[in-house]
Amino acid sequence: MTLIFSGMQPTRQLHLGNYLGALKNWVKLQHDAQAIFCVVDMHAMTIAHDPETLRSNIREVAAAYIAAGIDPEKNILFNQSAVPGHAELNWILTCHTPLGWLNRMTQFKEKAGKQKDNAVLGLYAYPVLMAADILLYKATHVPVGEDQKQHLELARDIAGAFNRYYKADDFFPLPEPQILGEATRVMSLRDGTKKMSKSDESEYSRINLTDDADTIALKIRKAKTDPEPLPSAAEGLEGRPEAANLVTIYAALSDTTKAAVLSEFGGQQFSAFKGALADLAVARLAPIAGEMNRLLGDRAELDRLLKRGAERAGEIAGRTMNEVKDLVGLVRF
Ligand code: AQP
Repeated sequence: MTLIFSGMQPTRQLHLGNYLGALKNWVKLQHDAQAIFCVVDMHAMTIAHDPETLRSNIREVAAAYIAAGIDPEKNILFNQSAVPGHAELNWILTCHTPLGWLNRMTQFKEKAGKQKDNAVLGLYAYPVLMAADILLYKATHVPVGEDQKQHLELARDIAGAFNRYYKADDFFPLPEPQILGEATRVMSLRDGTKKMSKSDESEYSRINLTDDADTIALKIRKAKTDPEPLPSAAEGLEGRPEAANLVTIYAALSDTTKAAVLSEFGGQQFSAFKGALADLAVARLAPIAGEMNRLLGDRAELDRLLKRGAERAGEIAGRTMNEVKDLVGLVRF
């Protein structure tokens, strides 16, 4: 049986990279399989955070999921910390993950930077918690952006190591990454070689899902480009990372291919293309922002949906944890 699991961290505001690399794909995938979408709030604590901001970001991310088109009745939508199994399985998997595997994780190196000794243990162990999130539901598929590929490979390795250690073939399925669509890695609007990211200091590097129309248009107008007109074929984008990024974003937002975008805009200057891209981005994102606002205006209803989601997730998680505790030799009552 196909079971999809994925999540986003409630750290700062979601951006176009989160939307095109993950959320937009989730909305499509939800119709064909059982799916669990989590607001991974415990992951958000691996960097410095303010409690009040975290609390409001959790609701904001949940609202973004629903506003983008995730159906909270058909799927399970909840926040990670509301299901204790995530923390429990995390510990058990931590005891099966060699340090050498974690030492290879590039995201830790990027995020910890030169301050490795001051980075917290949670940031280092982040990929183990991510493996626990997925394996707790025995998920088979995980739709993510390309940046999460390495963490997914680790989750597969941990699942395999656990299965072998307890001689329990196929206990945890090895989860498959689903890296889908034209925009698997959306780049910064200020530097086409850097990932669009919540933590980039420049607000002009990203488009947030809640940006208003004027802000979106301004950010796209200011986006870095080169002086050449757009090429007529995708090969002409090689060595032009900023141009390639804007064309990729246009293709993903309009559900078409880069080749189709270039056959329409090839030969045109960026000023004209940026105008069309801004109109498209506003047309796609403004309804999501409007719906998020509406949902956030009824906090009781949003909390009711999250609580119901946590109860449904908790039932599956509880069953897995019973099996895991029996396998590893813990006594339960
Ligand atoms: N630039 C991106 N392009 C495509 N997909 C992306 N994702 C993130 N950035 C891009 C995908 O969004 C999902 C949720 O990501 P996350 O919130 O868990 O954390 P992240 O990857 O750490 O996001 P950021 O923006 O890069 O945050 P910071 O700056 O804190 O590191 C994932 O599926 C991810 O692949």
